[in-house]
Amino acid sequence: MIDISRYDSTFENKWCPGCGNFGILQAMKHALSSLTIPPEKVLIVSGIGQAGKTPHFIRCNMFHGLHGRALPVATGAKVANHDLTVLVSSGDGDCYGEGGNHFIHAIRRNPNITLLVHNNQVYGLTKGQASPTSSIGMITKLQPHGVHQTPFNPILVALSLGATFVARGFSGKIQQLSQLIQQGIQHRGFSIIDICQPCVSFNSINTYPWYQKRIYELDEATHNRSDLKHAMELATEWEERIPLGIIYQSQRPAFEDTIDALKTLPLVKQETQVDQLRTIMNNEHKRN
Ligand SMILES: Cc1ncc(C[n+]2csc(CCOP(=O)(O)OP(=O)(O)O)c2C)c(N)n1
Ligand code: SF4
Ligand SMILES: [Mg+2]
Repeated sequence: MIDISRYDSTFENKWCPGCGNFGILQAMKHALSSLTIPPEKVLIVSGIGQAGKTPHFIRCNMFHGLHGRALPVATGAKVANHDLTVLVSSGDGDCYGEGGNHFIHAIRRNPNITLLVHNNQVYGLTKGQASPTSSIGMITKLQPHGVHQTPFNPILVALSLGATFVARGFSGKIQQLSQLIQQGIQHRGFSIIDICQPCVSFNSINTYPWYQKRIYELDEATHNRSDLKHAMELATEWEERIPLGIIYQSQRPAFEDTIDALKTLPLVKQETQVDQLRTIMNNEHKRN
């Protein structure tokens, strides 16, 4: 175990007091420290949003890029340097809305990275518009007559696309969430952890008491993680009961294991073929 204070950053945190993001941040630091992954071996990639600010508050390598575009950056970084533990911190808007296409194709590729979706069912940073996971009927300043669209079900979508690690956590259960993050990091392939995260300023429906009434932990001893049909049934539970834990896990080759050019060494350890590069550049120059 690494002293958790080694992951403390010096940036000022402006999240609202009581925001579920604090629990997620704590669970991330706890998971990294428990797995003894030092800050210099961690890369956190994020897009835009309150969730997207997370890497500012952990001492590690970080890339804070465009809205919805964290997954391709993270995949590229892992391909280039296998030694890095690559995490993505994304919001429900960022990952399932603006970045929905990347979510779909990252599942197909199965890169060896871990995705944490801070799912507060609202656009927090832009002050409370509906997100893809907002409940039907939710009233916001932009949806005064309530949301009409069917909410996006990330767990069911991930399962239907062949995701190899699908879990759900709750920001109010930090110990369990840390365990899920640790298992996600240890999973070889794309690990998806959708995290129920109360937004205390803009979501008055999905509050801490609302979740406390519904959440239950899957029993590790009896839950069969490789049963896809049962996992799909669990994925449809929401209004009455919300399962937490690893809903499904399976194995298939990770993206970086399927690329011939990486079979010897990751890109970062390969020698740059300067002559070849020069020839290509010169030919390109002549063509133009
Ligand atoms: C391409 C693009 N579209 C829209 C925006 C405006 N915008 C910034 S943050 C945000 C919503 C973020 O919501 P979410 O991903 O759920 O994160 P949260 O703030 O709730 O953590 C939007 C729409 C943007 N920055 N870029
Ligand atoms: S607006 Fe919501 S998500 Fe953003 S910091 Fe405040 S409570 Fe958290
Ligand atoms: Mg959100």
